[in-house]
Amino acid sequence: MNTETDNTKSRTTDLKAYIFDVDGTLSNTERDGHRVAFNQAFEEYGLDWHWSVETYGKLLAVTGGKERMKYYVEHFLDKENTPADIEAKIPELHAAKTRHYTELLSTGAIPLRPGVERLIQEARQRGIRLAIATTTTPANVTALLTHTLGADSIDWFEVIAAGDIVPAKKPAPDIYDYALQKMNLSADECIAFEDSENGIKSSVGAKLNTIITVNDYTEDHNFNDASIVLDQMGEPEQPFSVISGDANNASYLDCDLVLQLHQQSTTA
Ligand code: XBP
Ligand code: MG
Repeated sequence: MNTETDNTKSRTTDLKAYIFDVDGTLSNTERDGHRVAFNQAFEEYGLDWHWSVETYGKLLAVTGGKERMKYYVEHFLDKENTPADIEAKIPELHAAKTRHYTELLSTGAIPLRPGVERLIQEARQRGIRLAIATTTTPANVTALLTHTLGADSIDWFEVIAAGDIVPAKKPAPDIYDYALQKMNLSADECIAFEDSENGIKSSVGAKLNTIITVNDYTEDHNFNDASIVLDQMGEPEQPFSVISGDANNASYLDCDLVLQLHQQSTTA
């Protein structure tokens, strides 16, 4: 056995876990999922608010649904048209939004992005540990996993770090720090998967190498700190496009490429 193979083998053990963002990374949930559910909740509560695809793109600068609604009230509405007690109603409004969102997911309307299931299954076969670090509400993660990968998939993830479990949401690093602490792993033993600037600020803030798959809302974001920026994880029959970085001639993201990217970023 040559030294090169030995090195690769010993390094394989260096990357112990994958930590996934959810919204925009596992699935394109924002435009046709969260946005739709927010609008359904507004209608249910008799509010004449409607978040268009474009408006929602601006609102995505703020992570977290409750925080996003508060920001909308403060920055998008005229004071005279704002119901006096509305900020106090936000938790209730958000609970209704979560109900609409999870109902929507239960119809199977929102699939996983290309390559996500394949990569997760390959990682499981290789004994790579899995976790989630997201801003969204825990019930939303459960609903997405259940209706895409099946109910058992919840247990594939050792830690599901979600929503209000930490006081400061992304771009703060807290949610990734929380996941690392729960797994008892250091940042250099893990890699993060993200889709947005707030997401990579959070993961890099926790000192994690980060692979980016962009979507329509995030393709113009700053990903200078990414290990690679791709349009999607891709499949053997559906190759990714590399937006920036070096994919070593690969055409889809598998565990070998993830490891190579981790090693390239760690030694860079
Ligand atoms: C996702 C979010 C979330 C969802 C809404 O960010 O910002 O707020 O849009 O979920 P990320 P909730 O992908 O970086 O985790 O309404 O449940 O907060
Ligand atoms: Mg995201």
